[in-house]
Amino acid sequence: MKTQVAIIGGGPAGLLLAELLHRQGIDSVVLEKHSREHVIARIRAGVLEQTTVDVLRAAGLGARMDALGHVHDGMRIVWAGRDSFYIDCHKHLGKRFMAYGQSQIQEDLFAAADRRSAQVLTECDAVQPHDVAGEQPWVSFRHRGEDFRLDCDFIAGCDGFHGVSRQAIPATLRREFEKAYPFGWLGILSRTPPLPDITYVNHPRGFALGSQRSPMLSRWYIQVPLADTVDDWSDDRFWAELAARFPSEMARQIVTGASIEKSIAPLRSFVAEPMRHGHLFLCGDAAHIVPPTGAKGINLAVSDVFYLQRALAAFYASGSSALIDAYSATALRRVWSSERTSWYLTKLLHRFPGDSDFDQRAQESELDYLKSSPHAQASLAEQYAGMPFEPA
Ligand code: RFL
Ligand code: PHB
Repeated sequence: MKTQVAIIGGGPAGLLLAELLHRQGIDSVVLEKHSREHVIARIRAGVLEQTTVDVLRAAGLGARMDALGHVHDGMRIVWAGRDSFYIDCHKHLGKRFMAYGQSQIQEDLFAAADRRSAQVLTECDAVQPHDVAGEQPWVSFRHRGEDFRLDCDFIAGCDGFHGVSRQAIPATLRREFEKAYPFGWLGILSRTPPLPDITYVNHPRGFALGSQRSPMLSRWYIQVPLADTVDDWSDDRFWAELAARFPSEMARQIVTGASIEKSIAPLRSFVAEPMRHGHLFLCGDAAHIVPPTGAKGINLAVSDVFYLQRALAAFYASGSSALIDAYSATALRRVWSSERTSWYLTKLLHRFPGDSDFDQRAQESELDYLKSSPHAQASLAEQYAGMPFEPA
């Protein structure tokens, strides 16, 4: 087999890259480990930045998102014992957000791939990049019991945190930055109406978050110890704990119901540098992980893909490798900006086991400052909205 760009991984990064390259006349093959049903069923991200929404619309992927997604202007922050405040990104920056689930984005991407009869191979085993530092990279894989070799000009590693692509950058050339947090998020999805605003709660019992997917689908999270499992949390226990962390007047507005999905995710910050080695490029979770506070994960995957397709399109159009050479540094500037914001919001909004009384007062003072200072709110709004793309 032969193609211009071999894409390892068919998550949001891989399938979107294939779509954007196709629109520039560049051929690709996507090799995904799991089945389409498995990929679509993963309930993950839900909040899309304006830049992400713009990329999806420009790629012809906006119709269902615009029909079903929920447009909103920012986030509400609630802190036990004080009034809530709203970080309004539209007021400060003219930018909005879209609440639209990752599983729906995956469905839209598979539908677009079907419409153009794209080469998206699911249930591929033993996917392995080769000769990435040379001029003729290739990928080996097994599909339906047969071994294949895919020759290509470039390889895009879009295979998530546990994928194989990152390991193809020699350890001597790779630097990894990591921060683990001493808690996880227990999340549930329920067919109940959400609160009017996406609401982040700092409470002595721990962090909580109320989010949304549609007028009749809500997503809720609570901070839990890392040792907890889903079996520890019946629906009744979850709703009682959630309500205990919200101020009572907001807790009364929460409509409870059966959970249709329940999972626990550990929180982690991680960046691997560089994001390019020879003819291999990393995009999305393959190169970096953010804790979900700040909802940056999928938005970073989209910005990496945006920069990479622009670089490859310039290369195929003019032979210039200037943007390819700049890819890693350009993508990493935006990655680190969102890494810092996610880390900051995680520290601001969670209760860390072992924090001293001093740490607690400093956190309370920061929340007071944010609540009272329009300058602080404008600064957080700018970070939460995400940095604009750099011009080519
Ligand atoms: P993905 O979505 O992990 O997709 C990678 C794809 O590669 C496949 N794969 C392989 N394919 C071939 N060969 C191999 N060896 C392979 N190894 C893996 C996988 O099957 C998969 O289909 O990475 P991508 O495309 O970079 O997209 C990134 C986003 O998915 C991710 O940033 C977000 O989902 C992160 N995230 C959240 N982000 C948000 O913005 N808001 C959230 O609320 C949010 N919640 C979450 C999350 C991630 C979670 N994970 C990863 C556990 C909740 C969870 C539970
Ligand atoms: C979500 O809707 O799943 C969500 C919203 C905001 C976050 C994280 C997740 O910070």
